[in-house]
Amino acid sequence: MLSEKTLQALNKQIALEGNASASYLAMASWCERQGLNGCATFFYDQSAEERMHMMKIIHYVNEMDGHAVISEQEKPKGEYNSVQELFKAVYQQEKSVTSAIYELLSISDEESDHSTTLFLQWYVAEQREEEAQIRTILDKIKLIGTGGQSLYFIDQEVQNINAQRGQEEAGGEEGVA
Ligand code: OFO
Repeated sequence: MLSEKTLQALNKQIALEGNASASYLAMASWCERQGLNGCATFFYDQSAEERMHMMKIIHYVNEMDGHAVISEQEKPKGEYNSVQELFKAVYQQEKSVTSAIYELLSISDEESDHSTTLFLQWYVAEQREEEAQIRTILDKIKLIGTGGQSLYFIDQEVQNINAQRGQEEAGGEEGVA
């Protein structure tokens, strides 16, 4: 059974993950329009991941006899001036999701809600990985710079990350089978 305070915080997190999913979808579409296919794939995948994060919380809340609320989604930003600006926005977004997860953990700790604390551990690890990945991309963008073919090389780097991610996921699935 979830306390009212925890339930409210989890429902807020459902909305946050849903907004993150929509925001990545809008970014994917922007990248696709710019011909940045590696970045577009990255964000389409990321959007699906955030939806999965949202679904996990919905199932958890309902399993705990709570009522998962699906609220109205914010309209995501659809235009960017550059790929640099876009990845900086992603980093800020992920940092605010991490803060929200930490806040949720403070509530579950305060209430000795061990089940929710355990459930949230997965999100802590996930956020650490996601933030590290975006920092890597930002570092590469800085190294590549803004010269003539920089967009091509940035997109290639992100495409390499997609391939790496695909391999890791395939490895994970094999491990599960
Ligand atoms: Fe990366 O936002 Fe979900 O947890």
